Amino acid sequence: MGLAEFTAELEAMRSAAATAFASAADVEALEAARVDFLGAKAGRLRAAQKGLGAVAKQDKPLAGKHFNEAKQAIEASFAAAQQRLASNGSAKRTGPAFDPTVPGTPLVLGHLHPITQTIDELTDIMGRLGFAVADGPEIEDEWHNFEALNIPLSHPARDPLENFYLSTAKAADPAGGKLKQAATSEPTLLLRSQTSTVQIRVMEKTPPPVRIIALGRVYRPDTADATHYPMFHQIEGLLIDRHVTMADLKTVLRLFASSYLGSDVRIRFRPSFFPFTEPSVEVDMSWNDGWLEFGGAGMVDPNVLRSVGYDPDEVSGFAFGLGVERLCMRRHAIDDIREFYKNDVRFLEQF
Ligand code: FA5
Repeated sequence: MGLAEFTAELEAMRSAAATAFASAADVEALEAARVDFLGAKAGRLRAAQKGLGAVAKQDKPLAGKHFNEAKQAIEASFAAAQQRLASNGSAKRTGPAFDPTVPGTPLVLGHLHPITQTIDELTDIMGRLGFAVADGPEIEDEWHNFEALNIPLSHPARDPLENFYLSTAKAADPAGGKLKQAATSEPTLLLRSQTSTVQIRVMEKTPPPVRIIALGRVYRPDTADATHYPMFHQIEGLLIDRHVTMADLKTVLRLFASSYLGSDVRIRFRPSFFPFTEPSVEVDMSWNDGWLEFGGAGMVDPNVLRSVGYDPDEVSGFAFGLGVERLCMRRHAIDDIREFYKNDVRFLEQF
């Protein structure tokens, strides 16, 4: 074969390959063209290489040079076509766009609300002191929220302005502003204002001894400020047995406070009044340079024991009700209760 003929064949192949690669619409078409021109066994370039043997000896160096140039040009137009398909997204199988060294997008994991975490921790602490968890409804009747707790109808704590009644028309007497019993047999319902309701529900069902805690939401029409919110959580404790004394109450509350707040916390008891305990105390914890009340407590009033069918000559007991938010605030140095309920993730994700 003459040099001119060989070179012309290479030239034709080069432009045919360039056209085939450039017009391949997808990876499959490009692969077929690759096999046609660059296939190791039966590709056209391979065939041309074999034709090199038929070129006259003196023309061989030049023919070889032309062959190499054509090969490089064909390979370059194949690479360009590959690049084109990868960048327009059709190179699914070759996948050159995937870079395994690029760091992944981190998963953002949620977590429990700080108040839920606090509730879990308080439950653990009281569990270690032998208290089981009891539960009660957030929508309550007046018997459990007031009457059985020795809070008579005339007591100011039952004022419609102090509670979220669900049927205020029945609770208030529009004429004299005084409270009166519902005329119908339907019980008047309200959002419970304290978890002390659960004390009654448990004692109604369980003979003594009793050793429970109850945790949950309570509702009061209080104006929100740094330490008050209209919905908050309480942890209630109740222990009924023979010979329970005020010393037991103080010991349990001190143990509880130091377990949750640390041994450096100071707590103090102030004489107070609750209709359902006698004597009663309010409990403060050291707070910055002063004190903050975090709960009420006392020895269960004999009237309460009688209202659930217990004999006050046989058993005695103590009860307490503590504000969960305030405990959590002290533990984490949060100075405003409203932070818990703004749903600002920048605050919440710190816990
Ligand atoms: C009671 O609710 C009584 N049931 C406690 C009790 C139980 C006494 C058993 C005796 C025996 P008091 O209204 O003081 O008590 O509320 C108890 C605690 O709830 C307060 O010390 C405070 O920590 C928290 N608390 C009260 N009102 C709010 C409020 N609006 N926002 C946040 N926390 C509150």
